[in-house]
Amino acid sequence: MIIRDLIVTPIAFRDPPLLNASGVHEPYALRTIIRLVVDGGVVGLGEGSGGAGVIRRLNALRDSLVGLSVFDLPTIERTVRRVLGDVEPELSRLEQTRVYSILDVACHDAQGKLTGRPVVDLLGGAVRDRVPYAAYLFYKWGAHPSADGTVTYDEWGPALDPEGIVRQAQLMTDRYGFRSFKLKGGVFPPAAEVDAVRALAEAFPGKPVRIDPNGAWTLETSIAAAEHLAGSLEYLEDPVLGVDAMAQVATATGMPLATNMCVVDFDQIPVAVANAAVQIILSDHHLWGGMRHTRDLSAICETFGIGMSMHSNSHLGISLAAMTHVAAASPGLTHACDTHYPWNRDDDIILPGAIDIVDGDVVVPRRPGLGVELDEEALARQHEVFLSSGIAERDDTTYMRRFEPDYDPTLPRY
Ligand code: GKR
Ligand code: MG
Repeated sequence: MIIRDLIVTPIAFRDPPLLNASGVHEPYALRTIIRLVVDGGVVGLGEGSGGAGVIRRLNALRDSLVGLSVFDLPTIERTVRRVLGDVEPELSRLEQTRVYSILDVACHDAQGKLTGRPVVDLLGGAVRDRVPYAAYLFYKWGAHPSADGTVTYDEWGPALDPEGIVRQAQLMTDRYGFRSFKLKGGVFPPAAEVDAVRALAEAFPGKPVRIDPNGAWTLETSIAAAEHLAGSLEYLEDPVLGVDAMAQVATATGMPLATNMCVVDFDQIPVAVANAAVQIILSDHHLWGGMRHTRDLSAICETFGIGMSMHSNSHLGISLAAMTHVAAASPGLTHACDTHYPWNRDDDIILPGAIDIVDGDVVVPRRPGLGVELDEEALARQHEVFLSSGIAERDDTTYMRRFEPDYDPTLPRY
């Protein structure tokens, strides 16, 4: 059970030109894959944010982790904070947590393999045997612009108006059976996005819809939009920036508000609760300190009568498996989880291939650990893609400025 090695592999995979409040996704998304080698040839897998910072930090931790037990998560977490605090004193606690979270997943995977139990059992047991996900809809271009001006549409095509969004939702539903929708907003003037939500609600009666402008709206715009959308929305996610403004929108409109922006750590929960600023917290084990702490978040949400859903970023199957285990072990999960998986699954690095989403659900794996096996060849292939991508950190704004040099990411925008 002792950690003997930590192997860190940066990868990149194809990503469509998805639009958001800070620009547009680059042609490749970055992730970091880790292999935690423990005694007896057991290897724990972890996946988390990509980028030069995370890679450097994980490599800096290697020597201090070797010799620790994969079952001793508190010591591993303390070690991460101590070592990163020494080598990068300016690094925020949240950034430290992001690094620890990847290790936490790999430890859980190793623990499961060592004990012959699926991770969900190590987290206290499954309260559900399948986890519902929402179709994550994006405004998008039909293709990444090419240097020579030729356009080859990706398989999804463009989505720049309500018709395009409904078409995309239909495609997602046909392929994966999703039973609810999330629209990434903050891209076009709010009236257009309100129309897209209404079009979804009309096209898919009875299927919940949510929209997430990532703080692109002013207080006044948010209140007006919430009033227009009363009855059409499951919840409104981060219409404004900050707990105070969220509390004002919630109080003025009675619309349930969700966040992955103003409550992202445990010490931010009390003020949000005191001000009734958020009705749903979007968990994310990559950001909340791994799987055990995300399970803790579920208990806190239940205590305060707050709903829980799950945030996502571009990711592959190790993350989807981890998300599914932790969601299955969280009694407080009240809403379908977000996932970017349909956008990126074709480049997955697990065997025998991408994880199935059927009727909008992922079945909780019952094999030991996370229940996914690494495809070493695919990992090597996506590592090569990373090396040739020339991308060091995600930067949607700079990429957008190649096509719109005056693009201004300042929020709120509308
Ligand atoms: O992938 O463009 C995106 C999303 O905007 C992502 O970066 C957000 O973190 O999905 C996320 C959210 O819910 O805010
Ligand atoms: Mg969000």
